[in-house]
Amino acid sequence: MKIGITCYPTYGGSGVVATELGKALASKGHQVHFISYAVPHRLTNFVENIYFHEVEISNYPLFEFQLYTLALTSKIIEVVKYEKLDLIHVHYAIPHAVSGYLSKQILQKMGESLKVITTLHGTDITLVGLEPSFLPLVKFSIEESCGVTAVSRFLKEKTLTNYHIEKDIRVIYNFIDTKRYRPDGKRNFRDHIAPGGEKILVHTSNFRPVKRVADTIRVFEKVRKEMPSKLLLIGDGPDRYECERLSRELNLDKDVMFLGKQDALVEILSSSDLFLLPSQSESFGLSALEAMSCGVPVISTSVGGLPELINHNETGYIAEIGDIDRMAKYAIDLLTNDKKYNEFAKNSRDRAVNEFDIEKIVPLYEQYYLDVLNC
Ligand code: GMT
Repeated sequence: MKIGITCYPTYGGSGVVATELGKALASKGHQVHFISYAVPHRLTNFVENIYFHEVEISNYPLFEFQLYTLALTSKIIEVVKYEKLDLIHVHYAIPHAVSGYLSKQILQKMGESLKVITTLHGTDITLVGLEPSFLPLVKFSIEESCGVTAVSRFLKEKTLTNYHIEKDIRVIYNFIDTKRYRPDGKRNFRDHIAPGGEKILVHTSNFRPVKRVADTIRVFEKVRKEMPSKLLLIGDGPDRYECERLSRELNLDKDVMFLGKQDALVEILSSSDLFLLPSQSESFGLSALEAMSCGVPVISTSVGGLPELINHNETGYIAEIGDIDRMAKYAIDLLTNDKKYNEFAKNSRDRAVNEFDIEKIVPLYEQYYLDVLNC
């Protein structure tokens, strides 16, 4: 197949899923054309069968705001026309599904057809899409997509109820390359980060309010009272400064390490003991899956699709949003009980391998493409 993929190229789960999907499809012989304003950050090396088309945005002085949706539409039309794409798969509804719809309509007038598939990832449905200025557009572009997938059952249900949509949405979970994300690296970073044998807690995110990173620090404060430990915070975003201030205020700054954006994720995760994800909203929780695949149990909130990923009392623990005491109690319980910890670590790895491996999930997308092309 010849497949177009549009996504956000920067840090963020939807771009990661889109890029890893494109790479996996290309390795299976499909021709994949990424269309975005920059090369997706996980697309660093030359990969056979992958092409990148940059959306150029004109800066005419009259346009106070950049017309990205329209520039993207034009680029999709151009690529579909000249590369003869079978379909375009857009990730994150806003504004990609709208550009997909516009391209389809314009191409139709030109005598060309285009199938548009939209994958809903999270805040496009649960947060941004609900803003009154976006809601009608999101609803319309989902209804007009030839196919729609959601990354969890939770997200599918939210879409149908919040937007009053009657549509067959297919759930295709996030996936992970379990051969790459594996527990083996365990000691690599440990000697450097925790030379005294401290326990290592870790969190990765884009530091947006929805991630409640400050809760991670407050949970850590309680854990550190019980045992020598370190907290690694990976990523960057709007709440980082406030979190740095909080860790200084709580006198934790020697043990809380803000590592910023990191490429060595596998090494860091596999050197860690526990992953914390206290989000306010999380449609699936790709970062938690990355940790599980490295054999790291997760303590999270019970929101969104997280209970579809984390088995409470088996691969980790789930608590209510903001319940710092409970999350800390779970962390201490697990980190002081070797037998239970090793079981949870093994269960986490097994669940990632058995349920969410890239080789299991990518064929579900391929099948979905065929279903949409044949309908
Ligand atoms: O929805 C977002 O906040 C953006 C998106 C991203 O690009 O980071 O994250 C979502 O998509 C991921 C991949 O499908 C999911 O694993 C994340 O749970 C989800 N984030 C939220 O729902 C907050």
